[in-house]
Amino acid sequence: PRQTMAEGAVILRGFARPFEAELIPALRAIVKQSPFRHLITPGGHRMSVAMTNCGRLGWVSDPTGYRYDGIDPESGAPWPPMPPVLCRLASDAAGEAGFSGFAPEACLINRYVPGAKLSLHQDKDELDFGAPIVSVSLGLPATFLFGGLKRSDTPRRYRLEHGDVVVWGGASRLVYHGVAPLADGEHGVLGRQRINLTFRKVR
Ligand code: MD5
Ligand code: FE
Repeated sequence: PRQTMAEGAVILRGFARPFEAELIPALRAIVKQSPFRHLITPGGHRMSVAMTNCGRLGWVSDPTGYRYDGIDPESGAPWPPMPPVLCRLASDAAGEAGFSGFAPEACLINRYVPGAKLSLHQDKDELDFGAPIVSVSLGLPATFLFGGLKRSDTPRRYRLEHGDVVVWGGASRLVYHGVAPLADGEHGVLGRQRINLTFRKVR
C-alpha cells in the first residue's frame, strides 16, 4: 500500500519486509566494522541519535561542520561497502516511486533509543537535489515530523513502523523534517531501538 505525504513524497508501507532476513545480518556486520557513535554538531551539541554509514561516502558532523567523507574518522579506514541487499532495496523502492535507476552512494544509518530525537532540519549537504532520498524504518515505531519549506511551518505527523520505506523526491526534497522523541517499547527483532537507513546520491 502506497500513501502520498506530499508531491514527491511517497510512503511504501512494509516495502522492506521481504528484505528483512538478509538486511539485519548485513547491518550487524557494518556496525561491527564502523560502530554507532554520537556526533557533535557544529554548534557543539552531542546528537541523541547515534550514527554510522556504509557505502562510498558517509555523512559526518564535527565542530568544523557537516560533510560527506569517504573515510570513517573513528577508524581512519573507508566506510564498509554497501551490501548488495541494501542497494537493491533502495533502488527497488525508488523505482516503485517513479525514480528508476537510483544508485545510492551513501547510506547513513541512524539509531534511536527511547528519548532520542532529530530536530527539524533540511537535508541540503548533497549536490544533486534531482535524485531522491530513500529512507527505511526498522525496529520501534517513530513519529515522523513533516513540515514545509520554512522552519516555522507546522509539521504534520506520520507514524513510521518496522519495514516502512519513504521516498522523497522532487518538490518535497527540501522540506523541513524531524523525528519526535522515540517512545519506549520493545521490538521483536531489534529490541529497544529504531534504526533508520537513509540512502542518498551525493554528487
Ligand atoms: C530518520 N533521517 O528517520 C530520518 C529519515 C536524516 C533524517 O532526516 O537527515 O538523517 S530521512 C527523512 C527525510 C530525508 C529527506 C527529505 C525529507 C525527509 N523530507 O523532505 O521530509 O532518521
Ligand atoms: Fe534529514
